[in-house]
Amino acid sequence: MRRLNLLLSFLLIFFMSSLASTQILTFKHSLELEDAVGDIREDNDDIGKDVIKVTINSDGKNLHITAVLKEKISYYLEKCKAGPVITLHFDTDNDTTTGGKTVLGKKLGFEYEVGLMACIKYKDGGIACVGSIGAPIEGYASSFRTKKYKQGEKFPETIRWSTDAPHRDIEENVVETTFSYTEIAVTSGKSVRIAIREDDSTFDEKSFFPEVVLTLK
Ligand SMILES: [Ca+2]
Ligand SMILES: [Ca+2]
Repeated sequence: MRRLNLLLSFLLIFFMSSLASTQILTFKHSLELEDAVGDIREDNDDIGKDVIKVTINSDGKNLHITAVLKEKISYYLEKCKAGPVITLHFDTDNDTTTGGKTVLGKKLGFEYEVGLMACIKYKDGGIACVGSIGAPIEGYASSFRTKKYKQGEKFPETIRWSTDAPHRDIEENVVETTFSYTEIAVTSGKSVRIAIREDDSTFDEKSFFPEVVLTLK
């Protein structure tokens, strides 16, 4: 009998843990997610930008995204390359059978992705949002880029380049941006599934935050 109880306990724990791994977190209007320190790629030729917290706020018209880094932005970009900090994959109809598959990982059903970029501003007026020019640096700015998925196509198409999106100075360790609901074709009251990836993390599923469904204000 004791052995049966033990077996049942094991089965219950297995069932609960598999339930937890597939569970999607739900939020209304805004969300905040913590992330581990030091979970970045070791083979990176840069110091990987280590995200420790992400917030998303919806205000009825715009989405405001912030990524908090472990160190100041200059620590990551002074001698390294500009690039994405987090990429947000949006399943705008909350339906995994429509839209495309994430380029990294095996997640299905996304209509758009928005990359939050950390860019380097140079004293000569130039700016790099990917890579580096190697000239004297004036400061750092955020931007974003948007890609649209098409069903059956392997890679999403870029519909907004980071040079065409608004830039905002990065102070300390917070990279943030704001974009309109129209950027990803959503409307107030919609429930959107979001898979967020820490860009300088590993190339597998572990680089993703837990999936969330956010109901927009
Ligand atoms: Ca992290
Ligand atoms: Ca979809």
